[in-house]
Amino acid sequence: MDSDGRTPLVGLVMGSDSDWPVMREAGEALTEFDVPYEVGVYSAHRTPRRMLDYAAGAADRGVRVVIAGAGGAAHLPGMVASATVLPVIGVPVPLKYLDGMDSLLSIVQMPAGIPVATVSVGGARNAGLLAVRTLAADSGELGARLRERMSRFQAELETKVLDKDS
Ligand code: RP5
Repeated sequence: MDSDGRTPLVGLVMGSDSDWPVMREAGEALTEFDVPYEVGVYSAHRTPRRMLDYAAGAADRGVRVVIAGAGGAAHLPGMVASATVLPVIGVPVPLKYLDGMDSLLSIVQMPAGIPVATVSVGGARNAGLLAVRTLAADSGELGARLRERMSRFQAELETKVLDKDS
C-alpha cells in the first residue's frame, strides 16, 4: 500500500540504495501522474533469493509494471524480467567508471524471450513516464485518466518549447 492506502501499480526497484539519487526521478514522474508505486532495494548479486521472491510475487500483489535500475554489472532488470510476466523497464545507472556504458550494455543486451525496455543512461524520468504510458494502455478508467493526463503533459512540453522561440 502507498501512503493513501492504494495498491502500488508500479514496482520501483534498484540494486543498491546508492542508485536512489538517479532512480528518484522515476518516482517523481509517477507522483506527477498520481500513480501509486512501491520502492525497494533488491540486489541480483547480494540478495538474489529476495530479488527473485519479489519479482515472482509482484503480479499477484497488483503491480503492473516494474522499473528496475542498476549500475555496473547491472543484472537486476534482466533477472527480474526472468521471474515475472510483467513489463520491466530497465534504467542503466551511471557509476564512477565507464560513463554508464557498462550498465547500459548489461541491461539492453537481453537474450530473445526475456525483454527489458531499456531507457537511456540515467534516464529514470523517462522510465517513470514509460510506466505511465504502459498503464495508460489499460482499457478501463485508469487508462482513460492517464491518457488524458499524458496528452496534457505533452501539450505542456510543446508550449514550453514554443514559448522560448517567441
Ligand atoms: C549495483 O552495484 C547497484 O545497482 C549499484 O549501482 C552498484 C554499486 O552498488 P553499491 O556498492 O553502491 O552498493 O548492483
